[in-house]
Amino acid sequence: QRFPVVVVGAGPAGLTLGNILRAASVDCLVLEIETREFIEQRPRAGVLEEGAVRGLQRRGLADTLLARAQRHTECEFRFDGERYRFGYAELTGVHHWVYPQQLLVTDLVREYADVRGGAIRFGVQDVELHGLDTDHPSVSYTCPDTGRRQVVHCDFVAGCDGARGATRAALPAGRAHIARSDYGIGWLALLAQAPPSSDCVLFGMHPRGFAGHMPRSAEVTRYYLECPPGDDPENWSEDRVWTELQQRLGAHGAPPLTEGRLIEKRVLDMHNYVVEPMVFGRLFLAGDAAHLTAPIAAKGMNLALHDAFLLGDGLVAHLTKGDSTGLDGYSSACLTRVWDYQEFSHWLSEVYHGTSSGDPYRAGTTLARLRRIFDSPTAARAFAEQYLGSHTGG
Ligand code: RFL
Repeated sequence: QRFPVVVVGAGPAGLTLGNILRAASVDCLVLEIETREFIEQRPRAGVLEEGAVRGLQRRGLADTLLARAQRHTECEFRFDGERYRFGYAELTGVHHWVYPQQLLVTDLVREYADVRGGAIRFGVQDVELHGLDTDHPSVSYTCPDTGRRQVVHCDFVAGCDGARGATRAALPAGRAHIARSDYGIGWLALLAQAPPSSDCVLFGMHPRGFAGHMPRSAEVTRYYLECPPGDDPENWSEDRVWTELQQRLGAHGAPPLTEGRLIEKRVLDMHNYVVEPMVFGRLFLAGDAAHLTAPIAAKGMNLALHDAFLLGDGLVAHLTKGDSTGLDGYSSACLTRVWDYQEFSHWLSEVYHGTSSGDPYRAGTTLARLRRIFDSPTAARAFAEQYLGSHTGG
């Protein structure tokens, strides 16, 4: 078997890339470890930058999203028992879209496989990469039906298999640098079968710990609760969860949260990494395979899409016109945005977690950071730009 491009992983990065290649009639094969049903139902992110959505729209990938996504123009900070509304769209002219990741994945897989006729294999196992530093790389995997090994020869491999995938592990030691940072903090990530309790995202900075409220749909709301890293979700009964959420998100004049059954409860350890460069020979990494940003600033899916746009355009230019400018500049172009978002995530992490750090000095500086956003129009605008990613041309 031979395909010009093998894409490992059918997440937002891999499927967007596959769609861009198919639109230019470049053949590719997407290899996914899970089933189609599984990836179409896996809930994760939900906040999309306007620039990322425009990028999808330009490539004919946003019709359903634009018909169904919610437009968000404000968020609300709650601290010191008060509510502080922050109208970021009014400041910048830019807004967020809220669209659950599994719906985007469903749209992208349908467009790729059913409309653009792209090849995709679900349920593959033990993906291995070979000859990445030669002109003739290949990818092998175990077929789910036969249990037999298959080898696919290609020109390029796109590693889009997320934080726990196989492609990053194929980088030989010493050829890529991996920068890491760990906040030493956990978040209990929750999905509640409950309508949102506000029309916007809420951030609660409370001495008991950070809490977040993110509307996902009319019936489902995502919540976060700061917890010790590695905590067992079973330590968090429904009663305990709602008591903590009500307390940490409670504020003067705010109605109590609308409670509901918890349909997802997992602990995420807040850590980041960045692989530099994102390329080794014929392997190009994209999305979480190349860089992880803790969900603190809601940037991961956006970065995955931005990478896929650049990699897709670069591969198309190279394979159809022999122009390798895009591929040559791919890693550094992506990393400029990645580091910018990493820095913002660090800044925001201190805003979220300083109040509960137990350190009165950090609590004091956190409060000063928050107040500055509401006292200084310049600080407000700078924050809004980073929150929306609009300063990066995104
Ligand atoms: P994905 O989505 O992880 O997709 C990778 C795909 O590869 C498959 N795979 C393999 N396939 C073949 N062989 C292997 N060996 C494989 N190993 C894995 C996987 O099954 C999967 O289908 O990576 P991608 O495309 O880079 O996309 C990244 C985003 O998914 C991620 O950054 C976001 O979900 C992060 N994130 C958020 N990002 C935002 O921009 N806004 C948000 O609001 C936001 N909220 C979140 C989040 C992530 C969360 N979790 C669960 C970590 C909220 C949460 C709770």
